[in-house]
Amino acid sequence: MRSDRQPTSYERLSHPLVREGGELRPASWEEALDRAAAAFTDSVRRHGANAFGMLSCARATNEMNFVAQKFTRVVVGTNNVDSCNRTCHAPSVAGLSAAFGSGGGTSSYSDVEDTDLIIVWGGNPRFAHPIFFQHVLKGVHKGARLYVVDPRRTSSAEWADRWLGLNVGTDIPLAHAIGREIIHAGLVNETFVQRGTTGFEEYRELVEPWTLAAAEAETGVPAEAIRELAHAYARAERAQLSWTLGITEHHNATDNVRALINLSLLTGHVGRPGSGLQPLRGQNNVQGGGDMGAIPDRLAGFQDILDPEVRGRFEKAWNTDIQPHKGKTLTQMFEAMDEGELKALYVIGENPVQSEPETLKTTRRLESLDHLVVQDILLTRTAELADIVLPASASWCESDGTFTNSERRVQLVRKALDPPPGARDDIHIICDLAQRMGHPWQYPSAEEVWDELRSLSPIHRGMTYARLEEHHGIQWPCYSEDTLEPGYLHARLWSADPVERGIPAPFGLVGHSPPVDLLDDDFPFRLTTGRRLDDYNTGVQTSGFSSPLRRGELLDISPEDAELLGVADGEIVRVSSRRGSVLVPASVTSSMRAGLVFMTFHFPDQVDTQLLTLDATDPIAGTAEYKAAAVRIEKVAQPAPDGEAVAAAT
Ligand SMILES: Nc1nc2c(c(=O)[nH]1)N[C@H]1C(S)=C(S)[C@@H](COP(=O)(O)OP(=O)(O)OC[C@H]3O[C@@H](n4cnc5c(=O)[nH]c(N)nc54)[C@H](O)[C@@H]3O)O[C@H]1N2
Ligand SMILES: Nc1nc2c(c(=O)[nH]1)N[C@H]1C(S)=C(S)[C@@H](COP(=O)(O)OP(=O)(O)OC[C@H]3O[C@@H](n4cnc5c(=O)[nH]c(N)nc54)[C@H](O)[C@@H]3O)O[C@H]1N2
Ligand SMILES: [Mo]
Repeated sequence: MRSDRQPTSYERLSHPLVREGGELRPASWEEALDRAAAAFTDSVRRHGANAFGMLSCARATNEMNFVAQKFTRVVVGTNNVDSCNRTCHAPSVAGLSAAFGSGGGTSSYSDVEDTDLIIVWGGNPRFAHPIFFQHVLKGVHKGARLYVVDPRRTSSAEWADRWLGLNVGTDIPLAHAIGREIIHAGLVNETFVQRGTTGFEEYRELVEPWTLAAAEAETGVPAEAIRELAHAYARAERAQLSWTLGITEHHNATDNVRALINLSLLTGHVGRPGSGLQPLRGQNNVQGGGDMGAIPDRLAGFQDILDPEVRGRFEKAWNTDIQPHKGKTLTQMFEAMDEGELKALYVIGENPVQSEPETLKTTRRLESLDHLVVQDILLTRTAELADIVLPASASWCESDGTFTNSERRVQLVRKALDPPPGARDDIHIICDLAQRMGHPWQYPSAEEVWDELRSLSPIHRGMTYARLEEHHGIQWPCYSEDTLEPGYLHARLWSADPVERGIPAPFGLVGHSPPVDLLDDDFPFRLTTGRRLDDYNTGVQTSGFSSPLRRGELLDISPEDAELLGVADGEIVRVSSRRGSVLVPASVTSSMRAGLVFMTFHFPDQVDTQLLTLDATDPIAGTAEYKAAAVRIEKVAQPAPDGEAVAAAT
């Protein structure tokens, strides 16, 4: 049964494609670029610049992202540029900025090795961030205690001193109960709260109803375990709190992030060596893409697009006017397609047909566009809908440039392989289009792009290529060519001098809001979605290798539920949500708690998980609630060994 569910293998694109008579056919670069430039120019003339949108590639270099957002702002003249940061860590950026004024993680990987306690909250780094997890394990070997907060007993949880298995979407009650316990036990770090924060009194009142018993009832975590974590975190000399999508892929994700940040404010576990907050970013360069300004509300260097002084500097350098308001997020671009307000989309290295929730809606929206141009290394399902497909080189091995990781470290990469004949570097392609649209851009080397960025972004100013090479990467901020800053942020909040301290960090006054897709008799199971070690996102990049480890899509289900449903390991079940249904083999595993099931989105050509997910989104960050759908599970007729279907015994 599983063999015919083997994932599709995608071929590298080696020449441009254009649509003619409903079909994509091979075309020369000249023809494809002429058509794409004419389409964008025509769209701007007819519908204005704000009917254009760009999705920039979080897998590609900083330099490519800088040029992509510059194309959007200068050549087209809109701020509608975004990337898959929207689908993962935009809430972390929003939450951290609201608290500290900047959206990056506050500490370094080395801080995780030299600390006393590590909390991994809503993340499975053993699978999704194995390099970070190596640092965690080094910390553990040196004596740090490890706590994992996750509805599933993940392979990361296997390494933990304690696993807190909470109900999906109950992170705020859990965090508030931890906060309340810290306050009641007299474990608040008074010095830090006084110097570095505002709003403590309101926070104290807010968390007061979340007694250990109330939190146990809502979260499913035993009161004693909540108490233990509260005391361990507050008493630790140094402590790291790291989170990922279990926190951010919810309709109230920014609130979730604020609730976790509150715990660091209460205990002073921020702004010191070994103490900090680490959202682990998803794609290899999603941190860098945002830092380069490939987001609708910030210019390069995380500078506010609403600030006239900031805009003025970029306008002068680029000899253009920049619109004085935020552009559309990825989420808003898709919504604008419904209204006919977005007419042209330029997608560089994203596969939204299979990564956005509710596949049918996404496809309908993309089909409504006048012009869809896709620039990718592979012919994805999104590229199949395009009018023009432009074959790119793969940034991580076929280009020069820099990447920025989750600890804000900018690292150089050098071209190791030649792209297939016929493919072109992403920057080269964007410049080819810009030239056709009246902007004679030339960037003969990635370093020239980088030097332009350095001239505009204070936090990158001191990072020349030579220094990046010499220091094996440099963390931002790096304000000048002869200094290096400490690897952790916000030490200022500890200062006794109010001027040096600057703006204090406010407690986030956020309330609990359960998942949007409610459980009831028809849809009694909570489906959460995420990742496995051996596959990557929508599967296109991992489609090229076959391994016995790649088992195709599975529905992880607890032994108790499997028994109730009469489903054996490997049997096919129908999983239905209020939006659609799929057939998938069950995998009975004790890592799941009763009532909870899990799927990935790695095999959408075989089992389209996005038919089940819903696009309830966080109002601040625009991220969808991929982590909480309500589903029904039914046993279906099973194929007999000879291929005949046999009636299911129920
Ligand atoms: N092997 C591999 N590595 C990857 C990727 C990949 O596809 N494959 N993708 C990359 C990308 S783009 C990203 S963004 C990262 C994502 O990295 P992670 O966020 O670590 O990965 P996920 O598996 O999506 O989700 C993490 C955990 O959230 C838990 N969770 C679900 N709901 C809740 C909840 O309500 N509360 C809490 N506390 N936890 C919950 C899930 O059980 C899951 O274990 O991984 C990156 N690394
Ligand atoms: N159900 C569910 N859905 C989810 C999630 C979930 O947890 N559950 N997670 C969400 C998250 S966190 C993310 S980040 C998104 C990911 O969503 P996407 O970013 O849409 O998915 P990927 O499969 O990572 O697609 C990456 C594309 O980039 C192309 N590419 C790679 N390198 C290059 C390059 O150098 N240049 C160019 N031009 N193209 C390149 C690849 O060929 C591929 O088509 O999915 C989201 N969707
Ligand atoms: Mo992601």
